[in-house]
Amino acid sequence: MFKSVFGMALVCATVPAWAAQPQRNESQNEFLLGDRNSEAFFRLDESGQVDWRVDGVEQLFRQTFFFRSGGMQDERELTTLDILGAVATDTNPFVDDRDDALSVRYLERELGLTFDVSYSLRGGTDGTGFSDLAEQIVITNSGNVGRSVYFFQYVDFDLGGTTGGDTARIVDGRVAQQFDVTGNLSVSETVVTPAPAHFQVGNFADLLDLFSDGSPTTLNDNAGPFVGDAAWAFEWHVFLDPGETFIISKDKIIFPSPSAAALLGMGGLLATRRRRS
Ligand SMILES: [Ca+2]
Ligand SMILES: [Ca+2]
Ligand SMILES: [Ca+2]
Repeated sequence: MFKSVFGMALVCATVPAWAAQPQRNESQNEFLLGDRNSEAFFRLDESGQVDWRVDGVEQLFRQTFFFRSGGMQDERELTTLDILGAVATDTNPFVDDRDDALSVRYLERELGLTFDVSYSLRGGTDGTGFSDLAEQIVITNSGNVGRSVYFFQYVDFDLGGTTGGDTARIVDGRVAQQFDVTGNLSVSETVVTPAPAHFQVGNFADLLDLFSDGSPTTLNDNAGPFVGDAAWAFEWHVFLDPGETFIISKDKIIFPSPSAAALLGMGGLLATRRRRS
């Protein structure tokens, strides 16, 4: 939406302050995870995850979640819900003693829906460009009425620290792939379980607008490839009886080099883009 003006300015303005800050700012629900060559930054009550750095290079502009339930006419971002708790922990103190895992519990009080989101960051050896972020979302119907829940994940990678020139696509309905052939080649891949009901690849702003357009959104299953300031979204549907839970597991990996792209079966796409340029 206003990424190039306000969004980037926001991120750039805050980045230099990270290192000097404690790992949690109590008043703003901000967390920084670090592991070997990687850092991930979260604003739990604002924009979700707003950075993922690998060997000092920004790779992610934003990841956040939305949901719709109980007759809502548009989606709502998890970050607008009440936060019951948020804790960062160190799960591998012998490798890197920084916090590398984050858990947060959101509550929608009127509908009785609880959303537990957990992140676990694993960096690679310095200079390798490898990084892994595992995520789990547990949706619980903590009310006393059955609920249909529509849940959305929105991801805007800007690989290699640049907003444009990324190619993104969805494979087999559950694997999101994105790469950037300019500068340091970066590739990301996300696998989700269970498979989403719907998905969509496209321009970051067009996708983000779907979650504030005033109407219930169903993603259009466009698998791409999309070239530009790419983003993608996944959508899950579930009916939860009182006390029931729904678990979504995802794993994102960032890795460099043309060989990585070839492994993803992107060789043809890369060749096409090179011929055009
Ligand atoms: Ca650690
Ligand atoms: Ca909508
Ligand atoms: Ca992007």
